[in-house]
Amino acid sequence: MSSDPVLLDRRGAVAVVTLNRPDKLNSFDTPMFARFLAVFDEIREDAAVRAVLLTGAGRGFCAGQDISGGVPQGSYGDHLRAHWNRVARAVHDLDRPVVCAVNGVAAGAGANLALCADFVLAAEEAVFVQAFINIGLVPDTGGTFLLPRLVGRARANALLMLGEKLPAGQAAEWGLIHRVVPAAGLMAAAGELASRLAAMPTAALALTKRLLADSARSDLAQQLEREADAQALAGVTADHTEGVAAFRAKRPPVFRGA
Ligand code: T3D
Repeated sequence: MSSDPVLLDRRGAVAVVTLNRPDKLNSFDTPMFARFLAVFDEIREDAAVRAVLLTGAGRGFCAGQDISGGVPQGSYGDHLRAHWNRVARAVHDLDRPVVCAVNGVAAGAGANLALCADFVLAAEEAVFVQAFINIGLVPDTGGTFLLPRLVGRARANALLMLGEKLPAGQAAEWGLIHRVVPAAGLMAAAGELASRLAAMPTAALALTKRLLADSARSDLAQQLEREADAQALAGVTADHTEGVAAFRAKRPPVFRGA
């Protein structure tokens, strides 16, 4: 087994990123933060990558901060700014779609890392637990931003303040995640979705992702303006030309991601 804490594998235009500290339920220590951020830097710079599939090795997805050796030294605020905040933004702000395959427990910052992805698929046995309160901490890694927007305030309160395990099925029913899949089929389903996204108009997907993020802080007039700006960009891409040509020729489009 590789000792690399984060594995990067290319499958065509899909970059598969695997959190790889299974004996610690893929919780993050200092070298793992550095490696994760380096992997996402590499992906960001590589235009050949048109979708990302993020998952965990072993029986868990990610248990958040590694607390087995105690807790980080110094200010937790500084620690978050230097590590978890950058991890969250590496995924959430990436200009390519990210599919997260939650193969098992996702706890603390690990749960919110999953929710930073654009599509979350989870194995039937997976659970999400906002474990922060159980050790006297507040939610981080975007939890207080993402949860109320995804599931509403009442459910966000329950998840964030009670710190109980939420089974994957319930998470899907609440709209926290995209769908639940039997464990045996999880990677195939997530891989299929990532491949499908990788064959779509990449620039338009990036602009759509940005518009959806911006909508959280816009009124309708601002958002209409943003849509007009984004459509001006999408409207001059080769993929738009190809989409229209394919429609007119009654053939499937071949998008090249530009
Ligand atoms: O600035 C800052 O650092 C603040 C930032 C904080 C960000 C955070 O993420 S805070 C939240 C940290 N995470 C947690 O508190 C979760 C702790 N873990 C658990 O509550 C449970 O382990 C789980 C609910 C995740 C899973 O439970 P279960 O019963 O399936 O597994 P387990 O038996 O508890 O754990 C299995 C192994 O993983 C075990 O090791 P062992 O005994 O077999 O050698 C356990 O110690 C290890 N493990 C689980 N979570 C962590 C971990 N090791 C290191 N760090 C962990 N977070």
